[in-house]
Amino acid sequence: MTHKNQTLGEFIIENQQQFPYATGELSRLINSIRLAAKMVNHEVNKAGLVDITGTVGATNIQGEAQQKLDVFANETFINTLTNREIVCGIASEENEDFITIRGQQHDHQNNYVVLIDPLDGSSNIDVNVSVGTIFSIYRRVTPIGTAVTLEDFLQPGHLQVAAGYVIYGTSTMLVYTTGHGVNGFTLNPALGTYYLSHPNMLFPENGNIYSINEGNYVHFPAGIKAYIKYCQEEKEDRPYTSRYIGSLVSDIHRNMIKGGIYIYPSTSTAPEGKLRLLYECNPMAFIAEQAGGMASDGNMRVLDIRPTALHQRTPFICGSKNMVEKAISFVQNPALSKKQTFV
Ligand code: AHM
Ligand code: MG
Repeated sequence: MTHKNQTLGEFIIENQQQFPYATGELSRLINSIRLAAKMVNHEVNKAGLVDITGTVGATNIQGEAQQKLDVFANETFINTLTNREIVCGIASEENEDFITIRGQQHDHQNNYVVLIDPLDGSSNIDVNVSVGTIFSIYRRVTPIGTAVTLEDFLQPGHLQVAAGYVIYGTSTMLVYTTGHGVNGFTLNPALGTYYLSHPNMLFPENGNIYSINEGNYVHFPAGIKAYIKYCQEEKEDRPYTSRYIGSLVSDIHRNMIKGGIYIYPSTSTAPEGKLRLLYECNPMAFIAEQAGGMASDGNMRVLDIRPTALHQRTPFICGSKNMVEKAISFVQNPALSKKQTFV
């Protein structure tokens, strides 16, 4: 049960017993993410004021220029999580290999691994557009007392015990799930406290927003091209509205509230798409499903994909259930697209 003015701290304590391994560890883990997010928020909000934007000259393992705030966010989340006796390993978009955390008091006694994209959409920072943090949490599969291995990180998304995102937008919000629905908390910057502002978030079953980088149209598979034309057709409740921020967290957040679909498909130049399975798509897919939405790679449920590499990519179709099902039907049935009259 939620009540007015409930803080994130109170909510975590109140709902702790819902969690099957109710030792309080997961609560402490979410707490540390909440703290790191506040620190990153503080820095992101200063981005236009101080000389903190711009690249540091390094490129991350994806070959992209790293922004200073990417580095700051990465270090903040890693340090905050490392300093508590909860996490045995962290994988980040910004680090080629996973980080092993031995723990201060006992060797490798911690239960959880965290996968994180510390600052997603960071190319938007210099133009004052919303960015986000995405996180995914699993219980380790290797025995306590031993160092984590890659196996602990390469778990299918349906085994996530919690996932969430922070959106540094017009206000800062932390949205997360532990498998019992999705709840959103808004930061009151004056008090530094998150309040439950969006209890039990649900994707509308239908929507009228489609979000895709249409500049890549010529590179899209036939089914995706056909679905785009379907969205633009003047029929029933269409044409839909096109909205694309280019910041995954913001695009999904808006679509979850208003009803819509987000697509980053495979392209002729990037057959696996752009987005990373483990710390972008899986957490968003877990949230989407918990909110009554759906996430697919076009052929299968994202949460059932068996990961084989830390930084692997996947095509991603995520959003309102009926819209995702429709998009999948176009992807899987090229004949359907031939029946259409679109060019
Ligand atoms: P990033 O991890 O380098 O920030 O890239 C991920 C971002 C997503 O937030 C966004 O949805 C997508 O890349 C946009 O890509 P594009 O510019 O190709 O449309
Ligand atoms: Mg990213």
